[in-house]
Amino acid sequence: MNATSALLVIDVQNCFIPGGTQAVPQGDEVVPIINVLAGQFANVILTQDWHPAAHTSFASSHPGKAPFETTTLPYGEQVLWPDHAIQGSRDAEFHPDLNIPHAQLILRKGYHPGIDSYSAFQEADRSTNTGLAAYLRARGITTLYLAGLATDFCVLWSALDACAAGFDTIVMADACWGIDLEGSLAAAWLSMEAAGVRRMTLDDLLQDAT
Ligand code: VGL
Ligand code: ZN
Repeated sequence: MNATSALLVIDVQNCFIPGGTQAVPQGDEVVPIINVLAGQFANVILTQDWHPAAHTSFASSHPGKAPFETTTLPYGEQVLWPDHAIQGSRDAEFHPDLNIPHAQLILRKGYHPGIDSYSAFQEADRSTNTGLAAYLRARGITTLYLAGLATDFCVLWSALDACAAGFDTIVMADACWGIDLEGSLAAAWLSMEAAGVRRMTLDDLLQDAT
């Protein structure tokens, strides 16, 4: 891929792989696909969900609440998760089979105790900025391909924000896997399509490259 394109690999961490604290079913199946995909890109950015202990997105921080229930926080509705991706833990490390030594930037997100951040661009209060759009623009990147976990949370929000920030945005469908809480996966694809996010597979990309 050319110098104006980048691959954004979302949250391929132990916590989101079967065996982790917040496992995405079959999350491990995307790892070899992402490794091949990354080989096609000069520019790769990894994101890492990176929460302090007692983060506001954890059900354990809200007495009486269980994982996958929701609560209302100052910035709006929040799904509550098991404790996951705690800073410095093995659970928060990248999956050991993820093999992208040429990745240029690791962007950590979700580190403010009181704000979650599914998106790599804009935190859940919708006003705290991660700086990623400015970084990409400064590097002349105009087209973003997304892969990783989970399709209906962090990939979804990152893709919508990438689009809104003016990047040509493509989600690699077979390099993502969803959590699917009450139909959230189908809803995610519909809202990405409505926003103008394009959808491709690894095969499409390899074919275009030849
Ligand atoms: C994610 C739930 C909580 C994700 C992160 O990476 O999709 N999901 N934190
Ligand atoms: Zn998280």
